Amino acid sequence: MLRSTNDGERYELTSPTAMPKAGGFLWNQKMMIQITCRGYAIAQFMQPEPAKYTHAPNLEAKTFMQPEQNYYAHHPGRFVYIKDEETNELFSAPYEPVRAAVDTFVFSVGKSDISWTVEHLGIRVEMTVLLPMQDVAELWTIKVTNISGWSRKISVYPYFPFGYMSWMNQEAEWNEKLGAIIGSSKTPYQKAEDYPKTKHLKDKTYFLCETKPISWEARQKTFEGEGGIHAPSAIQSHQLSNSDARYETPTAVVQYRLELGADEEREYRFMLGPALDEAEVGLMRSKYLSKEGFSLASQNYARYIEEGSGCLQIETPDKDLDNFVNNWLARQVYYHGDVNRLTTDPQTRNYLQDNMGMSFIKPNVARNAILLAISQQEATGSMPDGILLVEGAELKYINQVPHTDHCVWLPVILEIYLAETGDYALLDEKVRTKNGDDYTVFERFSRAMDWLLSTSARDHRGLSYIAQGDWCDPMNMVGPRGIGVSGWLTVATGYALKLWATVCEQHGKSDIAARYREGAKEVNEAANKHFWDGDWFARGITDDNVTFGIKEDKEGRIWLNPQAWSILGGAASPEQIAKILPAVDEQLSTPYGVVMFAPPYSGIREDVGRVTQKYPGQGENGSVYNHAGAFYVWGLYTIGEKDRAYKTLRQMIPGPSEKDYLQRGQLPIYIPNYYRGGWHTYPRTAGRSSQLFNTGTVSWVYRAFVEGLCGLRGDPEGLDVSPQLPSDWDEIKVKRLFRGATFDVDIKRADVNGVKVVLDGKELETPKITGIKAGTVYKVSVSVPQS
Ligand code: CEZ
Repeated sequence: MLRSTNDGERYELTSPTAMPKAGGFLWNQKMMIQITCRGYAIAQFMQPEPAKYTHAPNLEAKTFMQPEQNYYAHHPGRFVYIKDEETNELFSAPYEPVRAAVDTFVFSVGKSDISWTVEHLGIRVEMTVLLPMQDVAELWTIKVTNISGWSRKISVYPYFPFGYMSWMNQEAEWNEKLGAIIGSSKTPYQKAEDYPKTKHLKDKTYFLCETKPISWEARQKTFEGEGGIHAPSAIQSHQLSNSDARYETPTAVVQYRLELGADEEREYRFMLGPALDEAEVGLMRSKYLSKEGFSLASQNYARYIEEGSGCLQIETPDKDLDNFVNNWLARQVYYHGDVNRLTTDPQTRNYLQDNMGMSFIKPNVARNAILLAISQQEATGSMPDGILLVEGAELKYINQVPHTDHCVWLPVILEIYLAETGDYALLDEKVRTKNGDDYTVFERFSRAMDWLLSTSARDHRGLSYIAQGDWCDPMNMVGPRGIGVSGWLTVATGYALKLWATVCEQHGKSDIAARYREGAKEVNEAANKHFWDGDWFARGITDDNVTFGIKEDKEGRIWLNPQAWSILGGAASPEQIAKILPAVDEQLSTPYGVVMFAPPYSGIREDVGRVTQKYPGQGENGSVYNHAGAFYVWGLYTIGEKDRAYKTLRQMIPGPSEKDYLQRGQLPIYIPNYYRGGWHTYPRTAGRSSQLFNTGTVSWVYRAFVEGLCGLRGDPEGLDVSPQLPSDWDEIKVKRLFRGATFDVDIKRADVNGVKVVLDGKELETPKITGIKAGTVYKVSVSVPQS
C-alpha cells in the first residue's frame, strides 16, 4: 500500500481509498499547493496577502490552514476524465470525481514534484505537477498511453475547476489567441478605501493548453448538466459545447479526441495559475509552456529544493527513520524558514522558531530574521504579537489577541544560531526601530529579558502574567483581567534567562550574566513555590486565583509544557524530574506520541478558555501536539534521557507498520502539527493526523537529531561530540556539515567510560573538535559507552 523508492526520495501510495486525505505539498516563495492522492487541491499565493486562484463552489471563509481539512465532491482539485468512445465507459484520474475502482493506482510524492499513474480500461494516465521557482503557476503534464494491446478511440478531458471566484463579478471563456480558458473576477470588497488595495490583484485564473483542444466548457453548470460531477452530461455528448460563463460559476475543462494504436502515447502540457491580465497569461505561456520550458523549470526547482537539504545525513538501524531525516525533515524545516507559512504577519513565536531551523540550512536567513524581529521590538522591551514582513502588512486574526510569551523565543533561537555559526559579531550590530531608538542586538536582548523580569510581565509573586494566551494560543480566559499567570511561561522565563546569561558570558559580559542568572534563580524559586504540585508543575493560576493542571483536576490534570520547560530552565531539580518523568509516562503517553495534556476537556472551562472548547483530543485540547512533544524531547536530551527522547521523536513520524500508517492516514514525508489524542475516550480516532504541515515542531526535531541524538553540537570553539544513541542501537554513521566543513562520523558502542573521539586517526583529549577549517572533510570515529 505504501512504499518508498530510491533511498526514500519518493513515497508511493498504491490505494486511493486507504488513506484518502494523504497528500503532498510543493511551494515556492510566492505560493504553496497541497494536493491529496485523490486529486483535491488547496493552492495559495501571496499578493502580498494569501489569495486563491481556484476556489470552493461556495463563499469561502478566510482562515489559517485548517487541520483535518475535509474534502467533498466539488472541492477544488485537478482531474482528468477518460472516456472510451466505443463503449462510453468513463473513469477519472487520479481518482476523483468518478471514483471508479481503477486497476492500478500509484500516487508518488517526490521532493520537487508530485505524480500519479493510474491504469483502467486499458489506458494508462500519468499526471505530474511541478512548480516554477519564481512565478505562481502549476505546470501539469498529462500523458495517456494505450496499454490494451489493440487500437482505441478515447476522449481525454482535463478538468481544472475554478470555483466561485467572486460574488461581485465573475466570468470565463475560451481565449483562442492564448489557447486558454480564462476566468475573470473582481475581488469583493465593500469599503471605498479598500478599492486601491484590490486594483492590482491577480483576479484572473487561467488554464493554458499547449495543444489546442477540440472543444471546451467554461461554465460549470453546462459541464455537469443533470449527470452531475461523477458523470457530467457534457462528457456524455460527443463533444463539449464550447460554453462561456457570464456571472455563472466558471470552470475549465477541455476535450482531446484520440485514436491510439497499441502502446501509442500522447503527452499534453497545461498551466494553471492567477494573472493580472491577458498579457501576463501570454507571458507565462511563452516562458514555460513547452517541453523545454517545463524541463528547465523542473531542473531549477529541484535545485532550489536541493539548497534546503540541511546539514545532516544519517545511517541508523531504522531505515524508515533514515529516509525521513535524510530526505524530508530538512525540506519541511526549509519550507518554514523560506516562506514563513505564507503569511505577511507570522506570529512572533512562529517566526522565530521557523527561522531557528534555518540556522542548520541557511544560517544567514536566520540571522536576518533575528534582526528583523528585534527591529520591531517595542519601546518597553517587549515583543509584538506578530512580525510584519512586508510594507503595509497588519496584525491579523490571532495576532490581535494579546499573548505574553514572545520575548522568551529570542534567546531560544539565538542559542541555536550561535551554536551553529559562532557568529557572536551579530550581538554588536545596531538595530533601529520605528520609534527611532537605536540599540545593539545585545542591548535589545537584554531589554527583552528585563521586560520578562519587570512588573509589566510578572506579578508580586514573581509569576508571569498570561493575558489572553501564551504559547498555547487558545488559552484565552486564564488571565484576561490581567491577574492570571502561566506556569509554563514562568518556567520558560527561567529558561530564557538562563540561555541569555550563557550568551552574556560567552560574549565576555560576566557581570551582566550574573544579573540574569540571579533572575532565573528567582523565577525558578517562585515557580517551585506556587506551581509545584507534588509530582509535577501546574499549568497556571487563573484571574480568580485558582491553580489548574494539578492532581485535583479531573480534566487538564497534567500538562506537558510546564514539565518540559522546568527541565530545560532548571526549575525542576533531579528529584523533581524523577517524579515528573514517570507521571508523564503514565498519564500522557499514547502509541502515537505524548499528548499535550490529559485528560482532554469535555466542555468549556470558562477560567481556562477556548482551548477547552476544541473537540476532546483535537488540536490543543489534549492531542499529540507535536510542537509540545518536541520541547519535551529536547528537554529529555538535555538530561541524557536518550530512550524516552528517541521514543517520542520516533512517534512523531508515521509508520513504519501498515496499521500505524492507516491509523494516522498520512505519508511519512512531514510531521503534522498534531495527531489526535483522546486515546482512552476515543481510541477509534486517536492517532489521526491533522494533515497540517505548518508547525513549529520541525525546527526542534531537526535540532534534536543533530544536537541530541547525534550529539554534534556547535559551541564558540568548535564542535562538541556527545551522541545519545537509543540503548538498542550499537552503531550509526553520520554526515554532518558544520561551519563549511564536512564531518564523516562513525559512532559505535565500545568498552569506554566516556565519549572517545578519534579525529583523522588521532585520539582527542576531550570530545570536542576545534580549529575547524571550512572546506575540509574530517573523518571522525566516536566510541560511546555500552548501554
Ligand atoms: O496555531 C498554533 C500557533 O501558530 O498553535 C500553537 C501556537 O504556539 C502557534 O504559535 C499552540 O497553540 O487559534 C487556534 O486555536 C489554532 O489552533 C492555532 O492556535 C494553531 C493552529 O495550529 C494554526 O495552524
